[in-house]
Parts: sequence; C-alpha cells; structure tokens
Amino acid sequence: MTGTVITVAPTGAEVSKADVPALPVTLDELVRTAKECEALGASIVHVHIRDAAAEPTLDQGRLRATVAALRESTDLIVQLSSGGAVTDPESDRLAVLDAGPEMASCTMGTVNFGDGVFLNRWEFIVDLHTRMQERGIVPEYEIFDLGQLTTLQRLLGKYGLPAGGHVHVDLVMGVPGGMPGTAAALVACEQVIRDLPAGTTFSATGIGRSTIPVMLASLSAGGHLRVGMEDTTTYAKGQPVESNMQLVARAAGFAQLAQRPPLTTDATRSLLGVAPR
Ligand code: KMH
Ligand code: ZN
Repeated sequence: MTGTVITVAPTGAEVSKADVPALPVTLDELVRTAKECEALGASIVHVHIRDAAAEPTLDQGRLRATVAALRESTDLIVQLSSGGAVTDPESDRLAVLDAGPEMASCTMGTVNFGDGVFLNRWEFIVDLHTRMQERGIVPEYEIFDLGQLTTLQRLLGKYGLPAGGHVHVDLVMGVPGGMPGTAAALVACEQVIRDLPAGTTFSATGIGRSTIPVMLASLSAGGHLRVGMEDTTTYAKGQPVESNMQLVARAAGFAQLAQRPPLTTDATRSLLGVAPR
C-alpha cells in the first residue's frame, strides 16, 4: 500500500462565483490556491478555467497561460479538464490537449448531469484517448457510473495502454444522474477495477455531502483522493467551504490517519507514469 495521491479540483465549471465568492476564477487566484494546496499535500491540480466574467471557458490562450503559470509557480502535475462544461462542443474539448498539459481528464461515457447531459460518445472517447497517446499526455479516466469502467476496459483492449503505460481512474460519485456516493458503490467499482491492467490505481471524489463517506471508503479500499470546490462547497452542515485549502487539509489529515500520508509530486509522477519535470 502506498501513500495517497491528493488531487485538488479548485474551480470546476458549475459553481458560480456569485454564489461562492471564495471560488478561484482568475489566474492569480488559481495559482495562489494551487501553491497553497501543494504545501498542504496536493500533488495534482485538475483545472477548469473561467473568463473575465467568471464564466467557464476553453479559450486556448487562457489555457496555455494557465498551464505555463502553474508550471512556473508549482511542482503540481497540471491536469486540464477535457470535460469542460456540458455546453462545450467536442472540438473545443479536443483542442484542450493543444495547451500542452501533463495530464488531462478523459470521461468514459455519457451521463445525465443534473439538468444537463454530459455527452461522451464512443468515437469522441477514442479520439481523446488516441490523441493523448500520440502527444504523451497521461489521461485520468473519469468514471461517473459503473458501466463506464467496462467502456474503459474495451478502450484499452482495442487501442492499448495510455501514455506512460499506467492506468489511473477517478471515480466521480454522487453526481445527480450518476452512481451514488456511497461505500457500497465504491466497492462495486473497485471490484471491476481489479479486471483492468495490473497496477491500475484509482482516486475518488464524492459530490456535495457524499464527500466524507467517499473519502473514507476510498482510503480504506486502497484508493486515492480528489477534493476541491469543483465538487464540494459545504464543509459541514450549514458551514460553507472557506477555501480549497480547507478541503485539502482535511483530506491530508484523513490520509495521515489512515497511515497513507500524502505523496509528493515526484512520487505521484512516478506512480502514474507522468514524466519528471
Ligand atoms: N464539468 C463537467 C461537465 C472533467 O473535468 O473531465 C465535466 C467534468 C469532468 O468536470
Ligand atoms: Zn472537472
């Protein structure tokens, strides 16, 4: 059993700055947040960006500037979201890879997403996976429902292992329309993950109030953690999240308690097959 990879997902595409003023939306806010989260034990930053009006965007110039600034100011593995917002066209989502991240997310199927639909057609998944292979970008396969693990198995069987040769999965649990954020659902996923290539690792995040049960279940099942204001804006009943740092500090504390302390950025790179800086 290794230590714990902690991914911070500080912004997302769904939470509005007007509702949650502490959400990092400018490049300065994002870089400051990333630095502080790294100091607390995060080793990956999962990045969605916003425009001047704090709305989600996949603007290529902003994406490139974000990758450059995060690489200059932190040692974190920079993982761009290729999921974007549910309204983003496939072409813009594919173009995210042009911004040159070390990792990118790659979702394994279509899922109802609250009132919207997060569309991920098979051909689009294949496109993302093969383009990442060609460019040496390490994917994090995002799983919103159990059957998406079967899609991943099919993808790897037909198109081969990702860049770096290691398979890493993130279970995104508790989305309205996806699997529930429960220990039982996490264990069901873990059983299927065993059929993926040897050494496959997984992290998990629980949306909203499922954050704590999912975190504890993941640690006890040998998984890693993703936390952040993309997924959670309430720290405890009636208590809004103050910052991403508060969530990373809690995750690092749980990881310490589980005797699986946070992994350094170098150790995470080596575990996930991301090239050293
Ligand atoms: N914002 C969601 C529609 C990802 O980053 O790859 C998609 C998402 C997954 O957050
Ligand atoms: Zn995301």
